[in-house]
Amino acid sequence: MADQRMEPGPGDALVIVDVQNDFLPGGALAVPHGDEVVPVLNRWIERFTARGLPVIATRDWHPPDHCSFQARGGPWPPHCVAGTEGAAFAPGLRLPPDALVISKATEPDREAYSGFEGTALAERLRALGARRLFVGGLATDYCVLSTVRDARREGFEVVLIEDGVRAVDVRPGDGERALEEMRRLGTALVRTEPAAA
Ligand code: VGL
Ligand code: ZN
Repeated sequence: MADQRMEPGPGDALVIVDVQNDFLPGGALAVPHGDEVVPVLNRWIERFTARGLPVIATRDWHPPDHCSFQARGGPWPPHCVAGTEGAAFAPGLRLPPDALVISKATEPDREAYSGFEGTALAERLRALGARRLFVGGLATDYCVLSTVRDARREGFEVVLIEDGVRAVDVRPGDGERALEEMRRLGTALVRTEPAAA
C-alpha cells in the first residue's frame, strides 16, 4: 500500500509537467482547461518551497523539425519549439528561482513524453534525496502518464495531484483511463485543499 501521508515532507519533491504556453487555451496544442492547473500548482509550489523541498519543472523542448509534428508524419501540430514563446512556462506559474528545469524531446528523431526519457531526471531526484514525487501538469493522458509510469519503474512513490492535471482526450475517456492506469501502478491521488482565508 502506498504511503498515505499527504503532507509534503522530507524525501518529497514536486514535479510539474509541461505547464507551457502551447498547452494552454490559445496555444498550438491547447489542452482543454489547461490553464486551470496553474493556480492549483502554485499552491503546491508554495507548500514545497515553504518547507525547503525541491521543485522540478519539465518542459517539452522540441527542435523545429521534430518527428512528432504532422509535417513529419507525427500526430501533432508544431508545438513547444525550443526557445519560442509557445515553449515558455505559463506566465502565471510561480516557479521558484531555484526550480530544476528538465528539457525533454530535444532530439529531432526521438519522441519523449516522459520527463525521465533521455534526461537526468532520475539521477537528479536521487541526488536531491527524493523518494516520493507529487506530480501535476499537462497532459494527463500523455506526458503526465508517461512520467508517472517511469517514476514508478524507477522506484519512486507517486502522489498525483488530481485537480492539478488536465487531459487532451483525443479519444473521449483517455484522461479517465490514464488516471485508472496510474492508480493501478500504485499511484496515490490527492486533491488540493483551498487556500486558507
Ligand atoms: C505532450 C503531446 C505532445 C504533453 C507533449 O506534454 O503531454 N502531449 N507533446
Ligand atoms: Zn511534444
